[in-house]
Amino acid sequence: MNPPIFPERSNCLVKKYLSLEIFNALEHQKTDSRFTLAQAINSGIKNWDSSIGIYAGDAQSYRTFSLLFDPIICEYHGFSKDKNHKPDISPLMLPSLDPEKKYIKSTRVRVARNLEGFSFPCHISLSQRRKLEKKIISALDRLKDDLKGKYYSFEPIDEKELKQLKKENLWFQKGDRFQDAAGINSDFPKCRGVFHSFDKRFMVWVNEEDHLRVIGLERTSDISSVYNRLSRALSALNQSLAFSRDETYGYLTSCPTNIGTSMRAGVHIQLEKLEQNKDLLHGIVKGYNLQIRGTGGEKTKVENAMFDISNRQRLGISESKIIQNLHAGLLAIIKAEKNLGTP
Ligand code: CIR
Repeated sequence: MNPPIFPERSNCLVKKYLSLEIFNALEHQKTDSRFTLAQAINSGIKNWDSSIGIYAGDAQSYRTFSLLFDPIICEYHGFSKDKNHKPDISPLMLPSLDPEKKYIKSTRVRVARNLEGFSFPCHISLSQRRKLEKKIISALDRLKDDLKGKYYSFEPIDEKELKQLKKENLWFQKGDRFQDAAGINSDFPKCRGVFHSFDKRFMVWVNEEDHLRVIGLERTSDISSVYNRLSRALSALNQSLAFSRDETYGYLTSCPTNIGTSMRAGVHIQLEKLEQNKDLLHGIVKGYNLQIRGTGGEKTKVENAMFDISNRQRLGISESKIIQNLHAGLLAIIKAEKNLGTP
């Protein structure tokens, strides 16, 4: 492999931090599962417009290629190894933000988990993916009470069931070009599927960008209810599944943007007045360390003043603190929207 050449206009973090010296030091390194630098940065090389451009093929990648991962993580998360990342996923009781549903249409909290002893999705064989899926299904089968539900495998899938899952937004699609170049789509849709509880307030994606994406969702603004359910589900799943975790970097994920809590907690919120006052909205969002994404999620546009607002920080902050920050930020946003005239 030759040192990669990125176009001048590329702002990819791999381009910024992969010096010739680091390239030479890492070029021939391999993790125990034989994941290489070339595989890790293939997504960034094929997509020079990547913001990050690197994926981990297994937990060990973060150590084997630390000369490259560490500065990228430091810039993206503002977190260096001398800082502390302490988890705290204890339950919270926060007042509902918008019981009349004037602004907040839905709340979603997700975390990513990968299992110890398996390569991550961009570097896993079909037989290992199959073994992993079985292990996850059997853990999901043991969930009790309101977490009980059904697993829908993507292959084979009943067309009627698939239509319904799509309609209710309870499924996931094949990864985008960034994930594709990383290898995450290999053998799709084999060994992929979604589980949802019978009340549809809890969902698990299996073998998407991470082994599990564990998701709580409600068509309400009750952030603590969504978060507390997710926290219960994670404790229950952790009784039969060992999650890949690092003392410094927290939960380890395919994309380094997700490590730490691996949590994205957010709402869909309609802000007709603030849409006309974007500077004010951006100011509040920045003050609470939140992030605005498009109506359809990452790399999409805001439609009909429906914003997706979620936490920006995932590493060096606890899960419960993320939820408290989001709650405080959304209170401030709703207050500003009301002050501008929405009754
Ligand atoms: C990229 O580097 O742009 C893609 N691999 C996606 C990174 C994940 N998300 C993000 O930056 N918010």
